[in-house]
Amino acid sequence: MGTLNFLTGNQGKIAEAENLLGPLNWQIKSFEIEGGVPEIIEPQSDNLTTVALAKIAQGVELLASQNRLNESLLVEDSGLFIDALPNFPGVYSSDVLKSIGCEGILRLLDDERTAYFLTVAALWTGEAVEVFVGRCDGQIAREIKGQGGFGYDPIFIPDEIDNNRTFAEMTKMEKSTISHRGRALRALFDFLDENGA
Ligand code: ITT
Repeated sequence: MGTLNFLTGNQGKIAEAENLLGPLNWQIKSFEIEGGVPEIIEPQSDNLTTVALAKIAQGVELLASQNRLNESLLVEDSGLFIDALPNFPGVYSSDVLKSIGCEGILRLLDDERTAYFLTVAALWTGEAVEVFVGRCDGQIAREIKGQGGFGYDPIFIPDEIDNNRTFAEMTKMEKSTISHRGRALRALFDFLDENGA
């Protein structure tokens, strides 16, 4: 079994990575220093890849400071992109969720409700940085539905699953099968597998 350090302050991301990669023999470990997740500064940028690369650069510096550069490290940046609200919340998804929440997003929308989630995952392999991207298309629901998941899950209905269910109404496994994060992490797993990690 391999071990993948995951640097994130979001427990929902850790739970999904464990659910997906655990059965594939990868143990996900929250990257912590002295018992806490280190603070990472996200740059002002309208591009998730720029943010993910800035996060991994800081993560690699932290690994180096711990004499652990030979270990792997994963970071990722995700965002919800709503067609009717260009670039919003997008890279600002985290701040927007904290300020206006899912209810606030619903108030901003009319009939045009198409949207997508994007994840850019950046992996330090112990030698180099690799980037993996995943996208999931869907619609913003008309009301908040479901208790599962995290973040915007109660208002996002992916196109690929019937019954108009939101991510928050699905099991982790159902969500991972089609989600932005599931796709990015499966590409990452294929890379590790092909490279004999
Ligand atoms: P990090 O420490 O990994 O940066 P974060 O929560 O700040 O954690 P992001 O900036 O990548 O993560 O996420 C932006 C926002 O989008 C954040 O509020 C998340 O809760 C939300 N989000 C990310 N992935 C999501 C998903 O799969 N479903 C619903 N909301 C999601």
